[in-house]
Amino acid sequence: MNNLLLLKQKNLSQLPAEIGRPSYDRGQLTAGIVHVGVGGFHRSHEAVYTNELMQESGTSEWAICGIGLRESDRRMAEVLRKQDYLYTLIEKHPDGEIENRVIGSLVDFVLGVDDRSAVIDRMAHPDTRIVSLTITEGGYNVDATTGKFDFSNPDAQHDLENPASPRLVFGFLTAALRKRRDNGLPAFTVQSCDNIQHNGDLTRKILLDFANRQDAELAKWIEDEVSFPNAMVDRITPVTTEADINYLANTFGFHDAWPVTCEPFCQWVIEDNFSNGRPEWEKVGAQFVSDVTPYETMKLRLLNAGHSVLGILGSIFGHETIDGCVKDELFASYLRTFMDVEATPTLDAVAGIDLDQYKDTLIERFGNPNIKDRLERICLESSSKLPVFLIPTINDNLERGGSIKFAALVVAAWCYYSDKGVDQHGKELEIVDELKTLLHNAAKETGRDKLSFLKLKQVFGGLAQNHRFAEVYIEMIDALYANPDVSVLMRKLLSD
Ligand code: CS2
Repeated sequence: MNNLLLLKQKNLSQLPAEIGRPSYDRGQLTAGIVHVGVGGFHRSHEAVYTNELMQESGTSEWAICGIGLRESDRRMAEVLRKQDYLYTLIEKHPDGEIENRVIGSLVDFVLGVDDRSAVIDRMAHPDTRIVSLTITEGGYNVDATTGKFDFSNPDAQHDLENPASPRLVFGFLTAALRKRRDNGLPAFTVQSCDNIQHNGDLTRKILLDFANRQDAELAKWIEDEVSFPNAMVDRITPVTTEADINYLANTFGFHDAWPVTCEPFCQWVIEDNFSNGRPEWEKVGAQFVSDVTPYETMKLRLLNAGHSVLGILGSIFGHETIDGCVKDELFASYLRTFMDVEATPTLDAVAGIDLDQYKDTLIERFGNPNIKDRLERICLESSSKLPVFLIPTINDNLERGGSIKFAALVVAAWCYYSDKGVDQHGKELEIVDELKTLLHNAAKETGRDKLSFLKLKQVFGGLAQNHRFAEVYIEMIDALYANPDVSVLMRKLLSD
């Protein structure tokens, strides 16, 4: 590694010609966007759209300052600082072609655990016009039973009592908006980029719950002044591996400690509702619409739910990656049938989108052999994903008398997975979930009460009380606990 060129601003001109790089003057940029949660997805999506826009139009006011609020963000902060906030996007096509380019839209990074007031100051800076978020489904601190801000979280109590040194993103947003109001500055837009239905509406509701409890007058100002556009975001971005780092070093002779790998497909559909201006992302492929609902429902219920179907069934079967599942004919046909028979009938028509084509494209995207999206990533935090991706489809089908069995098997398989923590061959499955213990404790009671897992209200709502669902679910539980080879059941459901 010693003789490798380090990825840095001053070395950009020495990179091999086939590596794309910013042609705009990074020294002239101001950070109009402050982004909380700089992980792979932000760096393959919003930061890339913004990079392309600066490249195309020469705009200089929308660079991004990254924010990390957790100790686990320290490594990203250090890597990016060393690399002048540059990183490489490795776009892998299904035919093996790879396009590499250095992204320059990030220009700074503030680590909240080191300096909380620096985060507030940055958000309250006159240059900041948008604060965007990828804090994952769990980061919204929603109490699943009430749908409101969860004040029982000790960090929330801390934030209420210590407005100047918060821990949760909502505490920071409130403090920064207070400062802007007091300084006579316009509010910023809060733009969620997470995979949540009506992500803007949810952010608004949760922020207002919190702000109201802390300072009702400020909450009123936020209500009047801040906009929260809903958006649908999409780009499959697997976890970066050593192999990605080595590929850049071995093929192009430079060292990037944290590149991002992704598929070529990229989509962003946004409601055009910004309180303090916005980048012209439409110039580089984003779509501005007045109502994002049909796009987000389509994506969550087909793509994300499709991932969860493969992720959970595939894990206990012993598959390792999404493309590995799709290559298995049984899994591919189960996925397509789930999408056609259970998910699609719950969707409204989407202007300009042919759903059959959308599903064909999805299966092609999932099958991209170079992406190697691991099932561990898909199954991460399932307890906050399934209530958004899969359970609404089940509820809609229960209401409309539609099919529920393909989804029910996924729920039963998730119970088995949470109970045993191994695949059908006994290989350990690592479970990473905020509710890991709760899930495990409920699942391991299945022998005593077959519905014990399903009774977890904060995940499944009232599903256990629905007789039709409970009956189908118990059938699946019985079959799976008798023979954990899930392919037998999958075959049976497909042929019934
Ligand atoms: C995945 C998503 O987390 C998941 O379970 O379904 O991360 C998915 O890859 C992205 O939403 C694609 O846009």
